[in-house]
Amino acid sequence: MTTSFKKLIACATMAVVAIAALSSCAQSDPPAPYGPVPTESQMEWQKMEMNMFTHFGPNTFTGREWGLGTEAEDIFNPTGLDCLQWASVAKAAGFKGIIITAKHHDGFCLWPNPESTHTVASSPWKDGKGDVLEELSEACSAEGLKFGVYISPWDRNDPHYGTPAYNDVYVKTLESVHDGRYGKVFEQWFDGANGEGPNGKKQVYDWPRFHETVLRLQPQAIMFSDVGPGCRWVGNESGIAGKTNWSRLDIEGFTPGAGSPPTDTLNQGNAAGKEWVPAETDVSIRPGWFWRESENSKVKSLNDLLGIYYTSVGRNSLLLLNVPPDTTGRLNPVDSARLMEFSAALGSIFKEDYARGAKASASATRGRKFSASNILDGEYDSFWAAPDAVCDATLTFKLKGTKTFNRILIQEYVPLGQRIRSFRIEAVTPEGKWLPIADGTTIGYKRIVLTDDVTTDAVRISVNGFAPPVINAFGLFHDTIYSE
Ligand code: FUL
Repeated sequence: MTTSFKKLIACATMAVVAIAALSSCAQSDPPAPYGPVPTESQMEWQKMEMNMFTHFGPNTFTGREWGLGTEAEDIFNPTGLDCLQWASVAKAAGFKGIIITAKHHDGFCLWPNPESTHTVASSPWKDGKGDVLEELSEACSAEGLKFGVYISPWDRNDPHYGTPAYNDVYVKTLESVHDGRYGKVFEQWFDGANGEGPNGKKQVYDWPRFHETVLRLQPQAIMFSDVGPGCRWVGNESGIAGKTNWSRLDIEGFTPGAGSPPTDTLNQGNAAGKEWVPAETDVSIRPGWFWRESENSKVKSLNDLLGIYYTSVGRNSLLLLNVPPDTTGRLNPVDSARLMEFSAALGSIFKEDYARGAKASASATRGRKFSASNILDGEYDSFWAAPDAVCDATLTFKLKGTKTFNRILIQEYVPLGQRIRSFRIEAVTPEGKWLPIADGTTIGYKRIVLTDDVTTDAVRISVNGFAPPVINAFGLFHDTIYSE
């Protein structure tokens, strides 16, 4: 018998035992958390939903994806770097933070890293006195965005790479970004790439030490890698999280890069995983991660971006969309115009919620404090919860009149863990018959279910949980822009 099946039986047995008590006595405490739960920083991070990634450096000028590390520093010379433009475009597009490639695999540092000579300080840009991280972190705070960094452990320039001494260099490199000179860093992106250095050797990375360094200096920073610990790679670079997507993951025995779990595990998480390591979906708006002129005509279409939104944010993942600046040091007009179309489209799709004003009821409720109407009150921390031991429940939403929609949004209250393992959605016909319109597995922080147009005046969702389900948001929307 599988573990989850055993749990299902346990849940049902407990239900029988608990029923008498529950019918007479409402519960005023929330249900106990199920499994690992997010930290406060992970919750804050998850609620950001969409962040901008930005790849910038010597590759922007050479057209390479992976620089060799031998590029002369004077190749880096943006003619009109404008981080405020990046930040204001990002803000207008709906992103909540920006993560920059402070150092990519070529080892070039966008700040004057004292550990290296391969940095902006050796470039002609601003006579070697410039600091991209300073300009970007200031621009982010001016726009109310959070600031994050990608600092590649793989370094094709550093002469120590491939020897234990490189781990010291890398730790000092991390320190020179995280010591507070650029303010708070919300995310540290650890790429698992582990190629050869200038001496032809691979590095044995000291991951525990790297993590400890970031944690010590920026305790709130979410550390990204194939195996977290803060959030995980989604297993592909095409913008697609699993339809089943657990924020739980087993990380013991795995390391970022070659030692990571299989990509389908990264894509879906582990149903019974021991750690909370939610998925982050990184994808580029262009074919490559760095800007190149020849790809100005290959920027993803609005339809592509909407599809990516549904397969990332709509599948319990954060979206990290890469928008690389060009050689001037500004976001290219093609990309920024596309981002404006994207945010306008999202604004129009999610403008009108057809569940607003609906009457919500539940087949079982924990107590008045956790009534089904909480789901529709727009408050994140107010939720409906089932009584202890009730793992199957149905929520019915009687709409304010007959409505047409094709997007169904559901949010599980994940501060209490990810509890729901499957759901079924039905709509009522004018004759009062309930017809199935969609079903699925996980919900998590946010799930957006795509259906054909449905016209009805009532919708119901049946959920099955590992533990009593807890839902805090539900919405119905009509998308006339995206086509699958
Ligand atoms: C990968 C890198 O090798 C790519 O160049 C890019 O930075 C991507 C986001 O991560 O591992």
